[in-house]
Amino acid sequence: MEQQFFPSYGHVKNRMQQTMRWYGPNDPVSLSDIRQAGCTGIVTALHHIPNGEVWSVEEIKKRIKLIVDAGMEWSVVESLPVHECIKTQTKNFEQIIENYQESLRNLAACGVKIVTYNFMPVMDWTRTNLEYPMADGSLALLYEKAAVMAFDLFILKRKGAEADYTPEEIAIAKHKFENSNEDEKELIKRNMIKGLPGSEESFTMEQFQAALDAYQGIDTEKLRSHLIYFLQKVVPVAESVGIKMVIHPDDPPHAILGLPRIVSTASDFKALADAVPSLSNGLCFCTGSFGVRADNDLPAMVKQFGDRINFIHLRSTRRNVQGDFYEDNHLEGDVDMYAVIKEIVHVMQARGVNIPMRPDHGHQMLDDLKKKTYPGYSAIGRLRGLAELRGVELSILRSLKDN
Ligand code: CS2
Ligand code: MN
Repeated sequence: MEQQFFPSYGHVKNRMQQTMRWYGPNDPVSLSDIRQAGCTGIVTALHHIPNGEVWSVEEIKKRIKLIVDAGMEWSVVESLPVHECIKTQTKNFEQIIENYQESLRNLAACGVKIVTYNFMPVMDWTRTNLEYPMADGSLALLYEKAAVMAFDLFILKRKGAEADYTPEEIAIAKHKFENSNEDEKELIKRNMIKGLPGSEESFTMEQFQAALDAYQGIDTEKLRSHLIYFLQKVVPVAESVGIKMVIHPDDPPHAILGLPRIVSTASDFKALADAVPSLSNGLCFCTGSFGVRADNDLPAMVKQFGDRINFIHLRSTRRNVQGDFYEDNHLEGDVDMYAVIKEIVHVMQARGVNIPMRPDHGHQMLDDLKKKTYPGYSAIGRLRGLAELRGVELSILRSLKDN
């Protein structure tokens, strides 16, 4: 008997391709787990290849075989990392850009056509507590501003850090530091410098300070010009081989530890699209990252950048007035998920495409509480998120068909 997963919706043809991130053969969540969650696509990267080196056709094909053998396809690369020397334009960055172009050609030759990257200086996504208990007993990821400030001012003791904070903020940080025991301080430190899943960087305190120092003299405008330079070099290559590059927004979407951030708002991304207009210069629309800022109107951003959104991360955060946020259930928190998905559905019908989407993170819950998994990337929490999200999408599709 032929198996059909989705009902047919007549003229409403396009829907999000369901995917999950997979960290490769060492990921405790297996390809079979992901397939049973309802996914047809995998989001992965060749994490074993050092940042800056070429991804060879041979290595790409090996990864594809594992995925195809499990009954799915490699839909999206996340991430083809951008080396720090490209962001700072130091050392042999021109060579590293050429390597990047080569990796793009190799991926395209193997049929992998969507490539995610980010341009966050030094650290990829940042959280201060990876086991923040929810009322229902599951664990979430938390970003506590006081902990970041306490780390900056009293653990790292970054030169000039005081100038980035108000006297009230310094008092809050001091209170946080003085009321944390040694274990808590160690944990904050580890969470800040060790890197979360997907980050290509992990540091000792000395290395971390050196990485920050590399950004002395690089302000927002300078960093933006480095990103545009990079795009001018790689987007024409991507376009010529049919690849869509998609930039992941900053997480959190504001400056941190004195480092500039340049992909936090609609106007940030518009500046990139204006500078390099090719549609291969695209966006990974991450509602969890953009959604932390109350001034980001997410459905409006989907509408504005609809022709450039080629990968979607769905996740919701809940913020407070202190500047903290935690990752909420996918349909709760500050993100109006219904409105966002509705806009995405319209974009997909207008363009005639099925954009890959992954539930971005999930709570550690049920059986996963006993397991060691990558923070944010346990199986059951993501499965819950995905199931809820596809339910929302299917209801929207059905209502379009009925109208
Ligand atoms: C994170 C990042 O929020 C997220 O999606 O998991 O690792 C993200 O994937 C990278 O910043 C994209 O380059
Ligand atoms: Mn994301």
